[in-house]
Amino acid sequence: MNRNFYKNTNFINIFLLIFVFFCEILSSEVPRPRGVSLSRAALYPPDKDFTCFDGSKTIPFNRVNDDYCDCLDASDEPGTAACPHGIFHCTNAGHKPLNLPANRVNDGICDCCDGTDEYASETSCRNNCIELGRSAREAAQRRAELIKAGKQLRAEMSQKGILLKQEKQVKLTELQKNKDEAEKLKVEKEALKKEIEELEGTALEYYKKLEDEAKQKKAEEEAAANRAEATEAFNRYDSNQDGWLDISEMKTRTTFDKDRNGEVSDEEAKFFLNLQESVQLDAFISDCWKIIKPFAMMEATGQRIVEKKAEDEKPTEAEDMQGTEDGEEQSQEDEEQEDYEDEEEPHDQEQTEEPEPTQEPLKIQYDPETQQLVDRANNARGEFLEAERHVRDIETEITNIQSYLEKDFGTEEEFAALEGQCFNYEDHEYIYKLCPFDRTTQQPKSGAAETRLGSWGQWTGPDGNRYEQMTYDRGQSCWNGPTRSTIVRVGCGSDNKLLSVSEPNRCEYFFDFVTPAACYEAPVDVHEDLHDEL
Ligand code: MAN
Repeated sequence: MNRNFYKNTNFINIFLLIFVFFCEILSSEVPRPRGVSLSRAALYPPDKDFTCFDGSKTIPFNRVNDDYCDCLDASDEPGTAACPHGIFHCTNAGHKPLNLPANRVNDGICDCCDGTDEYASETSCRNNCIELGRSAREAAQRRAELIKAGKQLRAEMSQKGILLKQEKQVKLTELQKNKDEAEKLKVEKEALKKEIEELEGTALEYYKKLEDEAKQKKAEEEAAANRAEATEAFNRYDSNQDGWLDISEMKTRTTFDKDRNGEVSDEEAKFFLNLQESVQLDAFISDCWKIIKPFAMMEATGQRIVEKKAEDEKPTEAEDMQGTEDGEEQSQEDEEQEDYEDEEEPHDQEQTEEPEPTQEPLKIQYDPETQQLVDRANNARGEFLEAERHVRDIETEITNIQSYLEKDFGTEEEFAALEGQCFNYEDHEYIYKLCPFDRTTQQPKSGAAETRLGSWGQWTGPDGNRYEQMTYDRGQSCWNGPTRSTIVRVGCGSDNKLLSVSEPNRCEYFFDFVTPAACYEAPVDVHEDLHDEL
C-alpha cells in the first residue's frame, strides 16, 4: 500500500512539473511591458492610450517604460527605474517570481535569477532560475517528506500528552477529595488536642508552680556558683590583696596576653577590666568575669597541654638556657597553672561523670494520673501535627499538578511528553542542556559549576506560529549585566534533538531544537509561488 502511495505521489509530481513547465512557457510568452506580472498584463493593452492606475493622466502607449515618470503612482514605468516608488516584477521562470523596488533596476546587481532587472546595465546576469528552482523544489519536497514522517510521531506524542494530562486531572480530583478528608481529620485532631490540653493544663498548674520554683532555685544556685568562681579569681589576681584589681596586677598574668606575643600590654589588661583602670569585686563580677572566664578556661586547658608536652620531651640545652632566662615568667605560669589545676579538677570530673548542671533539664516527677494526662496530650499533639503535615503535603501536590495542567503543551498537548526530559549539546567549552518547560543550563567542561541560562517562561513564536519559539528567562545574572536568557527555536525533526547553541549577544543564548511535536501539516505546495503567473 505504501509503495502504491509513493508511486502515486511520484506521478503527481511529474505531472505537476510538466504542467508548470508549460504554464511557464505560456506565461513568459504573453506580451506585456517589461516589469509587468502576468496577472497585470491586461492592464496594459498595447492598442490603446495608457491611463495611470490612479486615473490622474492618460498618455500614448509608447510612453510606457520610456524611462520618464508620468504617473504619480509609477504605473507607467513598471520596467524602469524612472519612478521613485515603482515596482519591477521579474518572472523568474522556473523559480519564484520577485517584485523589486524600481531603483534596483539596472543598478549593476543581479537581483532576479532570470537577469531581467539588469537588461540595460553593464553587468551581465546569468539566468540560473532553473537550477535555483530545482533545488528549492527539492528542499521543499524533503521538508514535506520530513513533515509527513514527523506527523505520525507527532500524533503519537499528542496522544501521550493527552493521556498524561488526563491522568493528572484524575489525580487532581482524587487529591481534592483526599484534602477534604484530611482537613476534616485535622479539625478533629485539633479539637481532641485542645480538649486534652485543657485537662493537662489544669493538672499541671500545681506542677508548674513547683517547676518555676525549682527553676528559680537553680538559677540562683548558678548565679551563686558563678559569683564564687569570680570572687575566687578576683582574689587570685588581686596580688596585693587591696580589694582593687588594676592594670599592673593584670599585666603579671599571661592569661591576658591575648595576642600571644609574650607580654600583656596595657590595652590587653584594660580590655579584660572592661576598659577601666581598676575595678572592685562587684564590678569585676558583673562586668569583667564574663570577658575573662572563657580565656581563663582556655588557658587552663592550654597549660595542661604544655605541661604534658614538657613531660614527654626532654628539654634541650638551649631550651634549658631559655628556661633560666625566662625564669620569672616561668614561675608565674607555674603559679597560674597550679591555680587552674585547683579549680579545674573537680570541673573535669563533673564533665566526665555527669552533664553540666546548666544543661540538665528539670525533671519533675508527676503523680500517675497527671503523667497519664501528659502522655495523652503529647500523643494528641503528635497526631494533630501529623494530620496538619498530611494536609500540607496534599496541598503541595495539588499546587504542582495545577501548575502542570496550566502549562501550554501545544494545541493537542503534543509537547507534553518533552516535560521531564533534558537534551544536551556540546561545543568545545560547554555542555548545554535544554529541559523543556523547566530550564536551560550551561556546564563548563572544566568541571566548574553549572550556570542557569533561563527558567521556563512562555511560547514566543510569531502570531499563528507561537509554538515555533520558546523563551527561558530569569537565568543567572551576567557579570555587570542583565540576567541570562535563552530563545529556543523549535522546528520539525524526526527525533527530539538539540542541534546547535549560540550566544548572539553576551548572556543571550539561542538554542536550535527539533522535535516531531513541531511537525505541523503545513500546506506545502512545491509550486505555490507560480500561482501568480498561471
Ligand atoms: C560565562 C559564560 C558565557 C558568558 C560569560 C559572561 O563565561 O556564561 O557564556 O558570556 O560568562 O560573562
